Amino acid sequence: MREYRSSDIRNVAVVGHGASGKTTLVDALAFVSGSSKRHGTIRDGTTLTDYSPDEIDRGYSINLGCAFAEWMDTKINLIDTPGYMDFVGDAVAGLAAADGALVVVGATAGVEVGTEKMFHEAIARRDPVLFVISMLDKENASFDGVYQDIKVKLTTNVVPVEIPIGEGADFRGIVNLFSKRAHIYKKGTKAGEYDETDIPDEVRSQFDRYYQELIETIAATDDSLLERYLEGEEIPRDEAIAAMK
Ligand SMILES: Nc1nc2c(ncn2[C@@H]2O[C@H](COP(=O)(O)OP(=O)(O)OP(=O)(O)O)[C@@H](O)[C@H]2O)c(=O)[nH]1
Ligand SMILES: [Mg+2]
Repeated sequence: MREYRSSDIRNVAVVGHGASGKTTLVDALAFVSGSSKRHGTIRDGTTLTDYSPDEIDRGYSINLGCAFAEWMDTKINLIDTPGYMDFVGDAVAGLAAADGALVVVGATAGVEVGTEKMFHEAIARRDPVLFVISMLDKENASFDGVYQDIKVKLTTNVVPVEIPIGEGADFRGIVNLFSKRAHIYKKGTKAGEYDETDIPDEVRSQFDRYYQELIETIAATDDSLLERYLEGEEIPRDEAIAAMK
């Protein structure tokens, strides 16, 4: 591993309700970034952050666990926190050690008690929050449903960055709203491999709706951006990302 300046390190606490997929996500991020050579699973007891015999035996997190992903010259330390309320003190301690929170929400369960608790803890600390919707491959998964749930129960100050292509058994990729490109996961390969394509027709109307929402929210952060947007000018990707921060 290379040496990093502190300005190239991010500490992110991965929080959320019990069994929402935090440990699985942390393992996948470390694997896909190349920081870990093995794609671990809860079932096999091989994840990076549920390593104690008790955690492997029970199949859920009990302590804080740390893994990392090296991505675009940045080292992202991922602090995996337990979701069960019995261990909420550890989860809050994980937030205290982090610069921001990644809140995992299951696409079938939506916002749960643990999601609300940890979201409000993060906001109270003035941490930036990124939501990740997990379980999109499960039956009855609904991205639109969870997005609305977040708006109603947590905050209206949220914008989508990526939307899924297909849901449930049909889930097979994502569209990035900034790049306007689709990533279609390759079948039969290890996690993370994909083909980059144009936006598929089946998600076009959903893309248009979410893109409009994203750009309007971004334009509203700055008078000159708003003026340009209202005059019909396309806001370039770099400016949109800067405004989103
Ligand atoms: N189908 C499907 N299963 C998933 C996904 N993510 C996680 N799981 C499964 O859901 C269960 C819970 O996943 P974990 O990663 O342990 O969830 P967690 O949020 O870390 O749970 P706690 O540590 O107890 O809070 C495990 O059986 C995982 O294999 C997903 O995206 N799709
Ligand atoms: Mg866990």
